[in-house]
Amino acid sequence: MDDLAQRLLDGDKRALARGISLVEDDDPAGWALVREVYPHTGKAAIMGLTGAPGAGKSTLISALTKLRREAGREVAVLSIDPSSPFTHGALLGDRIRLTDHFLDPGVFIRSMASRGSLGGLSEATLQAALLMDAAGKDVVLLETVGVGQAEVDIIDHADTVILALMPGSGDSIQALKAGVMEIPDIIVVNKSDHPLTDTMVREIRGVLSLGPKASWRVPIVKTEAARGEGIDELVETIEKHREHIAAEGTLEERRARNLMNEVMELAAVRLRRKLEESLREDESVQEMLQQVVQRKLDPASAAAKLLEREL
Ligand SMILES: Nc1nc2c(ncn2[C@@H]2O[C@H](COP(=O)(O)OP(=O)(O)OP(=O)(O)O)[C@@H](O)[C@H]2O)c(=O)[nH]1
Ligand SMILES: [Mg+2]
Repeated sequence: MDDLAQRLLDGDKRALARGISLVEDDDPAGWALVREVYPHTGKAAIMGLTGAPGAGKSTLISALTKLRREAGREVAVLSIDPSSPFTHGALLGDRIRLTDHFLDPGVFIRSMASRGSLGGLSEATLQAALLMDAAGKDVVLLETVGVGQAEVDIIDHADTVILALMPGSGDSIQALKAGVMEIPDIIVVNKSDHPLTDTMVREIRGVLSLGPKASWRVPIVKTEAARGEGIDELVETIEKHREHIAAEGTLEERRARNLMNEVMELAAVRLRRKLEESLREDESVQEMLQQVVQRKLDPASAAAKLLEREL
């Protein structure tokens, strides 16, 4: 086995960091690495946290990390900022409030920003999460800023999706109401020291009651992450959700669906690249395009011909 893969499987932090950089840079060595370690994945509990800027996602993650560490678990945190042009940990200081954990060898922290990696940020996120899983992390926490479907897509690889809200932020409730985002598994109302907390909880209940009835009733957990309040209850709720999806078979189903989407997404991106390449480089394709422009061949027939050549 490749040395990097072996070191990563042994839990070497530097190997893990190197592996994620390769994946982020869309380096073929990154894909080869994931290929080698993939059979060793599937053990970590993957959690995704999303929410508006400043809602307290990082503070929540820090508090969750503390509890998980006390229980002897190894933790990895991946903070993803879809809107940031920075990369390779440039935002680590500002965005991740995990200073308490920087020196803990049982905690691996990394940030990732939007890059032109193969298949986009969502794919890079999954590859990075797989590497963390392979490196023996028991818990992988994904943080992403925003309350749109794009952010949810990024953390859709998680087994449990948590939406963090803060009192007084109507936008997030609007996003839920308008169906801008899928209903998360757990909703956290953070900053419960704020006087509007209970109003917020009532509003969320109202929105949730409009949604479809499912076997899992989305719990609303009040926390004051900055002081560690409500984190025990959050951990319990996360565990309940995990037990629920395991019992119902939805954990396997969800993972299968996400992996299927991943395969389709990667295949689609690669096919598109190939098609664009032949459009640029193949004269017969350009001639065919000319025929379309001259109204001798219709677009759908041209597309069918193009696909026939590639598949
Ligand atoms: N009053 C109060 N402040 C909090 C609480 N939790 C977090 N904060 C503060 O809220 C601010 C934002 O917290 P973060 O954890 O960085 O929020 P975030 O959602 O990760 O922010 P971004 O990553 O920038 O989107 C910080 O100043 C925290 O100290 C809380 O329970 N109560
Ligand atoms: Mg943050």
